[in-house]
Amino acid sequence: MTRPLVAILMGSDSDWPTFEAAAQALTEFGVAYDVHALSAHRTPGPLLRYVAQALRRGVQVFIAGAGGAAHLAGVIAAHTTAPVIGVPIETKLSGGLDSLLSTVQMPRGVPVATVAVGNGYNAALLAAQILALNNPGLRRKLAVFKQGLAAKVLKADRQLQAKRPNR
Ligand code: RP5
Repeated sequence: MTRPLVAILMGSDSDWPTFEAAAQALTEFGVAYDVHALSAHRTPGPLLRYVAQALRRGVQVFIAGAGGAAHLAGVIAAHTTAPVIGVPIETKLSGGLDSLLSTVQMPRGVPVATVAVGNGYNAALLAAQILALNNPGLRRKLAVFKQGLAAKVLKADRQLQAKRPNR
């Protein structure tokens, strides 16, 4: 079995819809990943055991997301030297502002690189970009991806120009 380079950890299996796009993106970029529901509050022991072993198993980047009192990414960051990307999960309270602040407001010395609320996809891209620093093949895939993004916007702009009245 391929050793995972990225660990996707979520506070509850109810967070999976946010991480499905992340898992899909990593698969498309050919990045092996692990995925687990492990909670900073409900399963602190198993979480810390996982984090302690992850680097030895080949994990280089953590993606972690929780909702509400979202301490998961911060607790992982406290226990590893690997980069941790935080994904605040959308909640009923202000659309996830609680999750965002709990994830992003880390004390000096323990950073969590936090993406937008609910944006598991961007977390996967950022993880791939970190791994690409030492992986030319992955760097090429990301460059092609970015060209695709640009091509899409330029096409949409051409269509917009064509539709514009009074030219
Ligand atoms: C958080 O509480 C989880 O990350 C999830 O976003 C939220 C609700 O969890 P469940 O009650 O659905 O398991 O810890």
